[in-house]
Parts: sequence; structure tokens; C-alpha cells
Amino acid sequence: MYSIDQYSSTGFASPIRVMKESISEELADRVQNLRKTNPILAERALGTNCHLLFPWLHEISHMSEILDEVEKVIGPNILLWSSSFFIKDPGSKSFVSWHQDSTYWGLKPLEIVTAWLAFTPSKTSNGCMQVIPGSHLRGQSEHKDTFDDDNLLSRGQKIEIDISDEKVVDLLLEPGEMSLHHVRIFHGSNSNVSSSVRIGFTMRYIPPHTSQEGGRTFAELVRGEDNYSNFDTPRPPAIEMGEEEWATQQESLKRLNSITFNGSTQESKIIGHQPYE
Ligand SMILES: O=C(O)CCC(=O)C(=O)O
Repeated sequence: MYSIDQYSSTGFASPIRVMKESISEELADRVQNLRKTNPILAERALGTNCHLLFPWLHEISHMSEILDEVEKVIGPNILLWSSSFFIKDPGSKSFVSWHQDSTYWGLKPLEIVTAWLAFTPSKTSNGCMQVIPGSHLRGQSEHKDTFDDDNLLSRGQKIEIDISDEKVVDLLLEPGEMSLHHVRIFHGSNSNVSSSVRIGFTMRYIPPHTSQEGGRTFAELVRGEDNYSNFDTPRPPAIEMGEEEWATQQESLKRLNSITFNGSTQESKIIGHQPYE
């Protein structure tokens, strides 16, 4: 158990229960049903800012159980900047290289926290997230873009790091539990060598005084007040994947991509899929 009281020194907190296991299992079923019935649509829809396409994901991002914990880290005024899924099928080679989220996001100051919510068990064998405690205090490391097809990150960006020299912590989560991590912590994950899927839903929260370099992006006030108006407010989804919902989500991606792919030699591997991570 890594407590939220130690967040400032460790850069993460885990596990934190935010919903009943039975509810997260229902959520996992919804995701899997969509993936089964329409895999191409699911690939597109379950990527970045999917909370703008699905009212039930939008609702999750506003849950008081999640925001109460986020508030302990960034204070009472909270904006939701983005969301996305990280899904690894049984036996898939998908992995996430060691990286810092701060690398391409263009957000300042670095009071940005990610809530990673487990819809399924997340364990060592199915490629749970891993962190290096305290690494958020090391400053910004140089990243190299690899564009590796199996890397779930948009640019396949990675820090050259010898993990054998490091203390690595596996963030083991049961369905309905979440972890929180700092935007600068070194983190990554291995591929899924088990026979069960791993589904994580991430929500990125910022305080309203955060500013976005390189353009205006969307962020929605989910708690407290915004006296800065540094972000545009997206239209919340009224129905699942309606025309207006797609238009809002696509606009949010266009804005994010123009910032996070700045200086990149390639476009996002799959439009709508983790374009900015
Ligand atoms: O789900 C993973 O394995 C990695 C997630 C990640 O990099 C993040 O949430 O910032």
C-alpha cells in the first residue's frame, strides 16, 4: 500500500478503491462488447478523450470517490484535461516504454495527476503499470521516439534507463481500484503474458491555473471554480458516439495533436488512439 500521504515524495499512490468490483466488471463487459461487435469502431472510440463520446465514461470522470483523492494532490479546483484507455489483450505484445508524461503535453506547472482506474485485475502477468518511486523529482529526462508498433505510446517514446539499477514497483490493482501518478514519474508496463485482458481507463486532472503551451486545448471543470479560463470547455456527451459527440472528440484530438506531435517525424500511428501520451 502506497499512501496518498507519501505522494509528494513517491510520486504515486496505490491502490485506492473507488468503486465496487461488480461495477467495474460491468464496465469491462461494456468495453469488451464494443470491441467484439465492432473492433474497428472500438479502436477509434476507446482512444484519447473517449469521455467525450460516452456519457458513462464522462460520469466516471466526475465521480466524487475519484475527485476526493485527486483533490488531496492538486487542491479543490479541478479540471479534467483528457482521458484514454490502455488495453492489453491476453498474449498481446503491447507494452509501454519507460517514459514521463510531462514530455510532450506542454502543460505548466507540473501539478498534473493521472488517475488510472482498473476495469479488470491489473497484475504482473498481464502487464500492470510499473513506476520508479521518487523519479518525478529527477527533472525532465531526454526521450527518444521509436514508433515501435507494439508500443502503446503514440511516438513510442522512451527514456534510456537501466531498470536493473532501479527500484521498480508493480502497481497491482483489483477491478474498481485506481492508482494516481505524477506527470513526471518514470513509468511503463510490460506485455500481457497471461490469459486475461487488462483494461485501464486513465483520467488526467489539472488545477485551473495550469497553462497550455502551443495552443488552446479542452478541459472541463469537474470540481470547484475556474478563475483562469486557460482552456476551452468541451461539450459533454449527451448520447453514445453521436454526431456532435464525435465532432467534439475529434476537435479535441486535433488540438492535442498539434501540440503533442510538434517536432515529430511521424503522425499518430492510429488516429484517435493515444495520440498524445
Ligand atoms: O497503462 C499503462 O501500462 C501505461 C499507462 C500510462 O503510461 C499512463 O497512464 O500515463
